[in-house]
Amino acid sequence: MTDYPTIPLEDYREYPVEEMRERVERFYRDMARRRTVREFSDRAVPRDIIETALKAAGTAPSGANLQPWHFVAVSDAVTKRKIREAAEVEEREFYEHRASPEWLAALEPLGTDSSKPFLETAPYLIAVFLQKYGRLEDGRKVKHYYPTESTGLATGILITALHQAGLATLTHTPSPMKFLNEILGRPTSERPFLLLVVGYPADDARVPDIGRKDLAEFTTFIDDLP
Ligand code: IYR
Repeated sequence: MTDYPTIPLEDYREYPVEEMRERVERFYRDMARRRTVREFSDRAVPRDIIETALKAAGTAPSGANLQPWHFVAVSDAVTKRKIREAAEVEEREFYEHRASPEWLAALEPLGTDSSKPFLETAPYLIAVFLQKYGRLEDGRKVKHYYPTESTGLATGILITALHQAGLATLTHTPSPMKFLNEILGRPTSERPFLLLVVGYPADDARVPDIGRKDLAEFTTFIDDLP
């Protein structure tokens, strides 16, 4: 194997097992409080909090460490309005024509429709783009590996970081989302992955009465314990 540069694993931390238990339990309970919110307050969120959450997202593992993502954080009212208008065009098409009856039935418990006022109300929209390939300084293309998985991981960390900061998010996926490239000036080599709506919940925000699967429903252990 060819030699490659390494550094000591200085930042790793091991905890005593009881502390591990407490930490993971506390984290689980905190994440279990996270709810997707569709009613946002217009209260401003300091930009540095968004920046730090994005830095956390940028720590995600990625295929060959090529970090195939780009985030566009928008608080500008004019740009948010453009995004809302374009998203609602697609959403009207979705709800009136494109969605199958089965899909509409699956969405019923969420109470969603084509009206997306939160795209203007919320203080920040973060458009997540997936880069199918990167560019070297001389313009040559660099193939990205597992860009979908990598960008999904980064987005998960972003949502987690924002939740930890006490902010609510909505993972919004108007489909198709090509309009985001045009409005936000991103190249065609980048595919819009998700539009994350970020802010404080409205004072009277309500959320759907839906639950999460139990561990046993979504997990299998294959142990060799006695
Ligand atoms: N994009 C539409 C529809 C929608 C689709 C799924 I899958 C959801 O989990 C929620 C909504 C909308 O945003 O209304």
